[in-house]
Parts: sequence; C-alpha cells; structure tokens
Amino acid sequence: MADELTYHPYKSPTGGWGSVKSLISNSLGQHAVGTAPDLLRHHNKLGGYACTSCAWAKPAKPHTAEFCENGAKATFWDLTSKRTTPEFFAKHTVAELLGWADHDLENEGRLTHPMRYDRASDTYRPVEWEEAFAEIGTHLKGYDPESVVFYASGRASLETSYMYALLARLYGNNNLPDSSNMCHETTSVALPQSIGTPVGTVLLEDFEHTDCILSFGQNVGTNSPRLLHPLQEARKRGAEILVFNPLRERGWEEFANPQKPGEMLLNSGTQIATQYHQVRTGGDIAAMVGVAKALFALDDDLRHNGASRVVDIDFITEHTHGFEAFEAYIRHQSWDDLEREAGLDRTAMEEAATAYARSKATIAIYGMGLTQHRLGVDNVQMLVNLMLMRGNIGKPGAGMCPIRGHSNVQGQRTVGISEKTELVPLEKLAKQFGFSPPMKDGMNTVEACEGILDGRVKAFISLGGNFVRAIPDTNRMEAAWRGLDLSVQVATKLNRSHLVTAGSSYILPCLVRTEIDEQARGKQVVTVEDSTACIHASRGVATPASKQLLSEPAIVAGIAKATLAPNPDVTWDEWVGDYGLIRDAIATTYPDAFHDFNDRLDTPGGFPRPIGARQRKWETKTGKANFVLPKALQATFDNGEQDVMRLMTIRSNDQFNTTIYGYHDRLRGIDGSRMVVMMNEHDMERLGLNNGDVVGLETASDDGVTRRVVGLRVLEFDVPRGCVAAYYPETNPLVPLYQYAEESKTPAAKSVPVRVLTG
Ligand SMILES: Nc1nc2c(c(=O)[nH]1)N[C@H]1C(S)=C(S)[C@@H](COP(=O)(O)OP(=O)(O)OC[C@H]3O[C@@H](n4cnc5c(=O)[nH]c(N)nc54)[C@H](O)[C@@H]3O)O[C@H]1N2
Ligand SMILES: Nc1nc2c(c(=O)[nH]1)N[C@H]1C(S)=C(S)[C@@H](COP(=O)(O)OP(=O)(O)OC[C@H]3O[C@@H](n4cnc5c(=O)[nH]c(N)nc54)[C@H](O)[C@@H]3O)O[C@H]1N2
Ligand SMILES: [Mo]
Repeated sequence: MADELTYHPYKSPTGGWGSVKSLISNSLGQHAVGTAPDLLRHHNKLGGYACTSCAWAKPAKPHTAEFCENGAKATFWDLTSKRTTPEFFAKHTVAELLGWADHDLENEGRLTHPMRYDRASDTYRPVEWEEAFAEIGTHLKGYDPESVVFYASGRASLETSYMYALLARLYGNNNLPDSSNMCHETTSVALPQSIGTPVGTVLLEDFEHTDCILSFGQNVGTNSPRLLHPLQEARKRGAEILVFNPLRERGWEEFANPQKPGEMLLNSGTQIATQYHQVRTGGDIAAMVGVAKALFALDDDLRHNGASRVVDIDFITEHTHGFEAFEAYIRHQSWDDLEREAGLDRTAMEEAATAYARSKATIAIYGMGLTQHRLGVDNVQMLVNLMLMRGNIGKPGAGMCPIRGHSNVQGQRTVGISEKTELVPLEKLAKQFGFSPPMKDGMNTVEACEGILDGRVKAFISLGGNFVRAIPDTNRMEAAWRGLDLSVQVATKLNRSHLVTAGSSYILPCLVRTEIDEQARGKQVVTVEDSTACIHASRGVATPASKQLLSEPAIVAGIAKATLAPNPDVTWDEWVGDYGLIRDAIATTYPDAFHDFNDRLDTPGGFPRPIGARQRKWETKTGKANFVLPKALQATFDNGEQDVMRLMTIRSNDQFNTTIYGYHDRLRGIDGSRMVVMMNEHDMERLGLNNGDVVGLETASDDGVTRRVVGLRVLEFDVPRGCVAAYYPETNPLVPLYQYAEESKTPAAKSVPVRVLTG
C-alpha cells in the first residue's frame, strides 16, 4: 500500500542520480537483482530483445546501456522472481482482490498457470490448457460472430498480431479494437487526411540534422526517456526546442545523462527547452494559430524589405492544397481571442514564431496532450499546417514525430489489427487463406464499450492490456462488464480486468518478450515496429517464469483451432513451431513493407517501412499535402462555465499505463500517494484550499450520470489557471464515454470538464 503523501517540487535534472536511485530501488523491490540487471545488456541491442516499455526508436549504434530508468523498470517488473500461483488464487477470493490497489495486484508477480473462474468458491482455479481452449472454442462457436470483441493492447509482436487479426476475421468479424483507439487513433485519422500517411515521417537520423524541435503535449522524461539522448545532442548543437505544455515537465527542462560520468559527478544537465509555453489545456489550436499568424507577420515584413521569405512558397505551390483559405483564416483571427484561448501572451507566440522562422529543418513531436481532446484531430492537423508553412515535411532533419505508446502499438495496425476494413487488404487475405472475410467495419474501443453497455457484446477476448481499467467511465463499465457471457484475458500479471468477472472467465498466462521462446523448430524471434516505422527483431534471453506458460502465438493458435473449422491454408501448428513462417505469410499480405522479411530481421536500427510523405509523395485525395482549417480555437468540451475546470488525466513517472510500479512521481516531486489533484495557486485561493486539503472532483456532464472521485489531495502546482491534473487510471470514473475526439473516437482524457467538491 502507499505511504504518507509527501510533496517536494523536483529541481534536479531528469536522468541523473535520481534515475539511478529509482532503478536500484525498483530492482530490489522486484527481487530481480542478479538476473535482470545483467540481462539489461541485451536491451534494445541487435541479437537482444526490444524493450517492452515505450515505442521510441532503437538506434543502429546503441549506447553501451541502451535503456532508461523506465525501460529498466518495465524489464524488472516482467522478470520479477515473484509469482501469482494457483495457491495464491486459492487463498484470495475475487471479492477480496477487487479491494486491492492496481499496484498490489501486479506486485504479486507473474501469473504461472491458466486459470478459470469458479463462481461457487469465488476464486480462480487452475485449468489445463487444452480444456480451457476447448471450452472457449465451444463458447465462441455458439455466438453470433458480431457479438464477440477481440481487443489487443499494443505490446504483442507483429507475428502474434497478424495471427490474432486473422483469427477474428476467420471467425467472422472486424471487431479488433486496440489500445491505439485510446491513444494515437487521432493521429491515424488526422495524418492521412493531411499528408497521406497514418504514421510519423521522421527517422532517428533526422534528429542529427534538425535545428528546431516543436513539442506539444508529451512528457518525454517519463514516457519516452531514451528520446532525451537525441534531444540533448540536438541542444548541444544549438537547436531550439520549443515546448508547449500546461505543466512544466522536468524532462523538457533539464536532462543529465546517467551514462556520462561527467554529468553524473556534477549532477548537472543540459537545458532542453529553449522556450517553455504553458498553454492552457485544450488551447493548442489557438497557440498554433497564433504562431502561424506571427509567421505571416514576419513574412510580410521580409517581403516588404525584399528579403527572402519565411513562408516556403515554392514548397507550398508545388506540394500543398488549401493554402489560400488557410492564410485567410489565420489572418482573420484576432490576437485577443488567441491570447484568451491559448492562455498565452501574444509576445510568447511571436517569440515561438521567430525561433521557428530561423530554423532550416524542424521536427514536430507530440503525444496525448494533443490526441485526447474533442478536437484532437484538429490539433494534429493544425500542427501539420504549421509544418507545411515552412516546408518541414519530407526533407532531412524535419517531419512529424508522433510519440507512440506501447512498444508495438503502431505495428499491430500495420499487420491488420484494425476495426476499419478500408485499412486492411481483405481481398488479399481472402485469396491467401481461401475464405470470405467479413466486409463490415468492426467496433473500436468506444463502440465496444457501448456494445457492452447495451448488451450487444457477449464475449470479450483480450490480448494483453487492462481494458476495464483503461477505458472511460469505470463505474458504469465495470457494472456492464459483469453482464458479459465470456471474458478471456491473455496476460502476464493479474489486473482488475481479470477480477470483474463475466459468466465464464479465463486468465491465460503468456511469456513476456524478454523470455526465451522455445518452439518445435527451436528458439523463436519476434518483431516489433517503433514510433519511426522501423521494424526490429527481438530475442528473449531470460528463462520463462513458469513451465506452464505458452507464447502468445501458441495461445492465439490454441483458441483458433478450438473455434474454427480446419483450413488447409492456415497452418496454425506450423506457424507456432516456426515464427519465420508467420513472417512469410505477413510478407505475402504486405509485400511493399515486408518483402524478404526473414532476411532483413537484423538490420541495424531496424528496417523502415516505406512512408510516401518522407519522399513528398502525398497519398491523399488531392494528391497534395492538405492545409486543413480547425473547427474551433479550443479543443475541449467545456462550455466556459465559471466553476468548471479542465482536468487532464496523466501518467506518473512510476507507472506504465495501468501497471503501477510504485507511488513515487519523482520528476514532479510527489511521493506516497496517487490520489492527488494538481492545481494553480489562484484557483486554490479562490476555492479556499491549502496544500494537502482533501477534495472531490465531479464531472460537469449533461447526461444525468453522476461521475465523482473523492479523496484527492490538493497540491499547489505550476499549471495554468482553470486547469487541473490528476492521475490515470484513478480518475477514469470521471471521463464520460461519450466525450471523445470527433472522427477518431479517442476518449477525451485530457480535457474532462470537472467541478471541485470542497468541504
Ligand atoms: N514510463 C512510461 N512510459 C510510457 C507510458 C507509461 O505509462 N509509462 N505509456 C505509454 C503510452 S501507451 C503512451 S500513449 C505514451 C504517453 O505519453 P504522453 O503522450 O507523454 O502521455 P501523458 O502522460 O498522458 O502526458 C501527456 C502530456 O501532455 C500534457 N498535456 C495535457 N493536456 C494538454 C494540452 O491540452 N495541451 C498540451 N500541449 N499538453 C497537454 C501533460 O501535461 C503531459 O505532460 O507513453 C508511453 N510510454
Ligand atoms: N484517463 C485516461 N485513460 C487512458 C489514458 C489516459 O491518458 N488517461 N491513456 C490511454 C492509452 S494512451 C492507452 S495506450 C490505454 C492502455 O490500455 P491497455 O493497453 O489496455 O493497458 P495496460 O495498462 O498497458 O495493460 C497492462 C496489462 O497488460 C498485461 N501485459 C503486460 N505485458 C504483456 C504481454 O507481453 N502480453 C500480454 N498478453 N499481456 C501483457 C498485464 O497483465 C498488465 O496488467 O489506456 C488509455 N486510457
Ligand atoms: Mo497509449
């Protein structure tokens, strides 16, 4: 359990001694010392394993230690010596475990046996694999295929994901929601309209050539710490780094490289951000429009003086569509509106424009601070507009760089985990495997939740993840989840989604990527795609946590064989025996990206998928890169009511999504509890609150449902007025399911309209 809350604003650099201390305490906590620290030698290395934490790119020439504090934590957490055994389950009823914190559940260690829920005793009991598969198969054969959901959390390999998507389609649906639906789905909708690719355009080497980086709504120090290395190098070359974030995140302020003795001795780091703009939550469109407006003003001056322009008119003429309307729109906006909506002074936006105007090659980085809003798509497209103004897509040192979440979330979409049929080569699959794939779009995450609420969904298969905890509207969803007929959870550790049981519930434990995966044809390799669309091999190095574990491909095949009629073209057993054969099948379905897949496995730095926009080939309807006008200046749901604040639900430095490693948000100086709400001093004064006071938050929603989280301690934080921050998933009961990004349906977890309940 958590200890007493302490709060000491953090002043040291990100990385540095703090990260080393945190690492040591984490490896001790997981009793992983002796094995796991030694195995870190293989982390993100050729011949080793790909980190299971974030999706950041893995360099062709890795550092001696190509890991970060949080990647190492993820590894220790997987390779812990603790075990959640059948004896554990016999001792604890599900009713009791439902009272445990997320941290305490996963902290019991790795699941060791397949388990089936026994309602009479309210416990999970061991079951033989074959029996579990047979029963699941019998259930699945009895449903209308459209009432079954196949969810995936973005960790499973390309091989597993390809098999899993095929399983769903052979079964008869495209109900393949993915954690991406809660994450960068906004990117996958916004970028194709703007530049004709669903993913980012930069490669790691672009960081060596950039002289300006724009960052919006991403917390680098916690969520992609290895990106601090190229950022630090860029800074040392003199690159400008302009950060837009309501919170002053330490990672964007200062970084000391734990792998450089000099920096460690002095505990001094490199200043990362050259400008830090504390934009109002949901105010990014206004901020970017302001920067664009200031750029036009600079451009006017230069033209007036006959100097060379900052608006790249040659690029715009040759490569883009919609510029005139865009220019008119921007010039039409008033500084008053922009200042109010962005929460920034005009001079701040002008300073950003001046720095951007000086650059020859700019990279735009962004994360959940842009995607998880009502107008998330507009956020991303406005950032593209800003980049197009100066020709910053499709040239060295420049481009769009969405920072993806899970280590293979982008790859899962690449190999067919998608509810959208237009994104999948269904005709090819039909020929390759001799069947008629379902042609109707499936459910995304929000639609799957709606289906669970209204009873359309009967069964939920989960390839990893912690769906019940990660989705919005926890309280309503947990109640509805109990109405499911079947829940099958492929997992490594125990989590709350396993405990909110359905009619029949199974936990199927699998190997983690760091473990040796021995199959009929020997040790197996798997592959993942990083944030820059490069494909890497990953080889397990550790002894599996239990002899009973199966690999994810073996589990998918087990369910498939028990459910589907035999098909001579789909050789599940042979695939499981040799994953190279799955890669051959992937190469047949996707020859452009995956030709000669098995021969290219060990390309240093991974092999890049072809992305048209990198070569300025715009695969859009207009055949050009499109300027797209935003629908409004602010991206949120709130209606400007005085007492309604914008809540962003964010991650601490001691978690990976719903996996809570501990209670120490080191970089924000918060320790001992996650039940906090970060608030501006003026708002605290207005509400008569002091540091440490206990409050509740209630969603200002208009659907008649009360959404409330109580017992949060107020911490005075440097955050704009009217904006508050609290941790996910504890505050997910506040996020209404119907508040999602228009078009992408990504839940709007960064601008929940809330009222503070005091007294
Ligand atoms: N260690 C660790 N690594 C992770 C994860 C983890 O939980 N732990 N999760 C992984 C996953 S799945 C993902 S998607 C990524 C998530 O990584 P991030 O995209 O960094 O996600 P969040 O922690 O939710 O933080 C979002 C940031 O956006 C800011 N923000 C919030 N609202 C706004 C806004 O309106 N405008 C702007 N400009 N900024 C805003 C917040 O202050 C915060 O700094 O990280 C991945 N990597
Ligand atoms: N309010 C709010 N809600 C959010 C967000 C937010 O910022 N705010 N962020 C959203 C985002 S970006 C995301 S990506 C989702 C995350 O949603 P999910 O991906 O569903 O959740 P995770 O917490 O990553 O899943 C953790 C579980 O995965 C299992 N697991 C771990 N490794 C493996 C493995 O190798 N194989 C298998 N089979 N299982 C494994 C473990 O049992 C562990 O308990 O949450 C979303 N929800
Ligand atoms: Mo994510």
